[in-house]
Amino acid sequence: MNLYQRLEEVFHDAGGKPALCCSGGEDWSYRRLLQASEGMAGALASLGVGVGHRVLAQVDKTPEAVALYLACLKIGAVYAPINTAYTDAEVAYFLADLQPALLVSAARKRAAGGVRVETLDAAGRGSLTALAARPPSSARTVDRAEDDIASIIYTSGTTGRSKGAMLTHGNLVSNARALLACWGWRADDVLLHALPIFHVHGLFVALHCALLAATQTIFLPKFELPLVLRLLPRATVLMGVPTFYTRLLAAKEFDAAWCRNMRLFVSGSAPLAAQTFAAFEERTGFRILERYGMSETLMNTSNPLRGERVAGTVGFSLPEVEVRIANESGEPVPSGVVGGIEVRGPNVFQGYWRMPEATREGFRADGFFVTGDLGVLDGDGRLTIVGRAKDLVISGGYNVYPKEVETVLEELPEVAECAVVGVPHADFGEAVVAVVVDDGLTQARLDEHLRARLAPYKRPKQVVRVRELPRNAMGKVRKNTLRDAYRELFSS
Ligand code: MLC
Ligand code: AMP
Repeated sequence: MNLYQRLEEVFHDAGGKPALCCSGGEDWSYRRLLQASEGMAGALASLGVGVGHRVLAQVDKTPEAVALYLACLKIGAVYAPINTAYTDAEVAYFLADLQPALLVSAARKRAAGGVRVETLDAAGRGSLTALAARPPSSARTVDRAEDDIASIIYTSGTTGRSKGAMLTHGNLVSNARALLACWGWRADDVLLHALPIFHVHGLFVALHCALLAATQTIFLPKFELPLVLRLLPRATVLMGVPTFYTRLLAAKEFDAAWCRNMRLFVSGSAPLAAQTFAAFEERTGFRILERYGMSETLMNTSNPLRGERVAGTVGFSLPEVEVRIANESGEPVPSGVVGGIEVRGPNVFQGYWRMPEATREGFRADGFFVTGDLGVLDGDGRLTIVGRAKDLVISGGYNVYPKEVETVLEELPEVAECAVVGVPHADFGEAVVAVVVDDGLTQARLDEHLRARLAPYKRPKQVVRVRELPRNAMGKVRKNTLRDAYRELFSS
């Protein structure tokens, strides 16, 4: 069941075929990616990293970073990637929670609480690369069972504490297999990859499909519109968050001609507005394929490759995945009735790292996972997401838990109380807004405080000062009232 064993076979067969093509850099063949992964595995082994050991990786998007991930799979280590934008304060939490055997970081700058640190920079260089080029030892591929952990993906928690979702080799293999079939991956596809590789979308959805199908990937460090436009005519598949599509549409010159070799545009991680779907079809002739997933479950549903793709819906369950709509007690409700989306299947994670209580709360007795999303199934089994039961903002595809931002704001003695909400934003879909009751808080003090503690995407795009927060009879802040009050904040 070790995913690496499957990849290894594909890489051997693909040999000199381009695997990762980097803008401005060299192209990596499948053979080179295999060799680099073997080198990385030897380097990790020589550092004492072995089966079940956690590797915390805060690294830029490079082929070497992909090799690091593959090396962890090979030796049975647990790969835990985190956002490169996280501050030292945020990283300190992950170090304490994960207790990794190794932190791989862009720069050897931080105190890592006694954890060994190796470096891998934005150019793919660093102490780990040097070690991997001539590893003092080689490493064998370790057999893994279906339920052995391959990766821990941190997802923010409603309490403000991030939870590590433990994904198994079985989860990764089964989901990749389902997506390869559902999206009709072909060896002659060319994937334009502009997503980060520290989340499931860029790593497990996009890369797994491409690598297992032995396709060529145009591997961009990030989404930059001019570069994406320049390279799009070479691609057949693009995967993105809705912001990718709104940014493409914002480019006046973007039209069907740029998509001449494309066969599939996929969107996920956040709701794709029906008007974006329609505008994209009008401009290019393509109906974007929207799918639905999350860190804990990988992909759950997808609009069909062949067949009707309906705007505002996320399609049908993937093979072997069961999706049901249930009431608050977990009893299934009939089609047409809105309720909580619950999921069961080989895609569903094992639980939260060292959080047995959160794990217990997340699952029903019959094994269904409670996603925290609200939805409705139609009579044919097509799912529409209608909202979230969890207090979560999704900004440009990144999740921001209001509680985490509120906790950081409340550390300031000048802040008497605050509430954080998401409001509509043309570019990011939703933007984080903080509503604050304060006593003499200066902008400089606020900026300094947030900069040290929160990654830029979590910081409020606007802080609104008020005299008091609206509360209900129970004393709970009325977030809906705030969302309504500030829904025009970013409309120009
Ligand atoms: C960057 N910024 C953001 C932001 N991304 N702010 C809010 N939300 C975001 N998503 C900050 C920058 O740090 C900067 O702050 C300022 O906003 C302007 O940045 P930008 O240059 O416009 O942003 P850019 O670098 O272009 O990034 C935007 C983006 C990126 C949309 C391309 O956020 C992105 O790649 N998002 C994809 C996220 C993703 O992969 N999600 C999948 C999760 S998996 P400052 O202060 O420096 O000015 C998942 C499961 C599933 O959800 O189903 O897939
Ligand atoms: P994450 O925890 O980062 O994996 O984010 C998962 C969450 O993203 C889900 O629980 C949904 O709320 C949201 N999500 C993912 N795909 C979609 C989609 N197509 N439409 C709406 N929300 C989505």
